[in-house]
Amino acid sequence: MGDTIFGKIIRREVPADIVYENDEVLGFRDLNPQAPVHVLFVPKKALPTLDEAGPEDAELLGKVLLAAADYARQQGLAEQGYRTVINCNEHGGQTVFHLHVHLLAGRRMSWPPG
Ligand code: IU
Repeated sequence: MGDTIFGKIIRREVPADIVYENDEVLGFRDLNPQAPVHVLFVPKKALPTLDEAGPEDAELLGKVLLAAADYARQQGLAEQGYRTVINCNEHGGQTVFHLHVHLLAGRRMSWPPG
């Protein structure tokens, strides 16, 4: 599996504004934020895309989502609400091939997304 910039962030080889961490998940601020709050949650065990996830990844995927929800609750974002996004492959807009959940908050989101 190829390494990505997110692998380097997890290993602290590249700096990032880390705001959340537990044994299996890291959360850091997106460098190009699309909302007042834009945090990326990544599993420390890299998985390139959601398309490549299998039943063996079910627990880890749940933990990444729960980390985003936990952070949102801690930060008082849950009551007003937020959006979580997983982009997959080219048409999904994925640019970094280490699966990640975007947490976007702090403004009203529109639908459909662009
Ligand atoms: P995407 O779903 O793969 O498109 O999301 C990748 C995100 O990673 C995107 O929002 C970038 O702004 C963000 N990002 C980052 O925060 N730091 C980096 O060094 C790189 C990308 I490369």
